[in-house]
Amino acid sequence: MTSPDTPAGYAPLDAGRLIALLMGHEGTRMRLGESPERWTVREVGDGNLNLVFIVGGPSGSVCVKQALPYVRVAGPSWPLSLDRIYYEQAYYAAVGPHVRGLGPEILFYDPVLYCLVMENLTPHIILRNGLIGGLRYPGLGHAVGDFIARATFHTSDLAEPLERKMSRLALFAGNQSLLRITVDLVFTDPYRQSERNRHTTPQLDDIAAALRADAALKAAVGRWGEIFLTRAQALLHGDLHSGSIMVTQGDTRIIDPEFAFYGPIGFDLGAFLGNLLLAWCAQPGHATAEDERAAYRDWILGETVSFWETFQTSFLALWQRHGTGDAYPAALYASPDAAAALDRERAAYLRVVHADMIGFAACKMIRRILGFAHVADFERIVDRDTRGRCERRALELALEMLVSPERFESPAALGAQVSAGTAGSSQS
Ligand code: SR1
Ligand code: MG
Repeated sequence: MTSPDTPAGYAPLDAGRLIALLMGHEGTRMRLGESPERWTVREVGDGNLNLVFIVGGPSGSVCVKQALPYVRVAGPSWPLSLDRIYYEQAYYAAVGPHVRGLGPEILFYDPVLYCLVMENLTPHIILRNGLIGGLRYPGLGHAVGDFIARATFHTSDLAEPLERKMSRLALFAGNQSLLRITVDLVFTDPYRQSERNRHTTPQLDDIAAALRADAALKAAVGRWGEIFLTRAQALLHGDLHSGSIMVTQGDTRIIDPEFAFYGPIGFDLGAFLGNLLLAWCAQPGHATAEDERAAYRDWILGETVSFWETFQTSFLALWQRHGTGDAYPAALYASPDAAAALDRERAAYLRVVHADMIGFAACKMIRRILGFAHVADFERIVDRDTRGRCERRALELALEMLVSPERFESPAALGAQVSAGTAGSSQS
């Protein structure tokens, strides 16, 4: 559906429009094979916002993502700017040179139809589905940690001259309709009555009400919301949950950066960490007689540790080798004393990033249980009592991470406490 405000030339894609679009580009024609009458089109989008098509041909396939002028899962009553797809391609363009094939190959962007044509990642699946299925992905934490380190370091003031960074910051400051979604759905609505919210009821009624009456919690969430809006450290993906990652046993790719903006690095880290913790909490709901998922839970916690350790090592190495930006200008740190002082600054910087990661992970966990957009990790648990127990555990853990972040000075400490039941467990 379009409205009088929809830009001229825009229309939601159907098979005919899509084939005409792809025919006009030699690269996609070659990739699919020169017989458009043999091309097949499938709409496969299962996200909250967009249309996603897979187009197959005799020689190969492509993926096409198109913005709708509204939130797909809500319908036209919730209008949304088409520009999000512009920011998505701009993010890929900015970080692509630094992330060594960790994103999809982009074929072209169409500014009239607001769509992006890219490599069809196959046989990859969405990580969230793999985590629900109890599948292990060797090197997952390492790949995502390395991606975030590269994407954020190279777009930060540690690497870039201020002119380039400020221009990019100004560009992404336009992505306001998606920032509005995050501010409302992550930092505001879960903590108040809102008709957009839902939760597993009656199982979580008590904890939802307690949380919405908890003044200390609201203060903590307010602090993270303020940091989200003001700490413009680096260009972020902005929505790096386990639905924005596609995997095989040997390959990890980051997709869907339409929420890109300049913000705190801990926000991207926290999105991934929080979603791994949600997956951990959901495992009892996916256990079977053959696999009670205890060892699988340990694997998930192990990935949280390698994730942070890789991020930290990678980010520090980049800073040591390519600290060419206007923050901590290299010219000031040539003497041994100054170099030692800079090392202390780097450690302090990473402590702040880590604390941000813990706080944002907690915010991301709570919004997926009490807010508008839930996750399949819990939604696919059919028995509502089991689902409620899994969600409660996640809420209790997140609450502790928000109000007592000092207990979690590393993912290793977090993991040890989570598996021992001394964090986020009403039995503790
Ligand atoms: C209205 S959009 C809801 C959520 O879907 C996206 O994946 C983002 O996480 C957003 O908050
Ligand atoms: Mg998305």
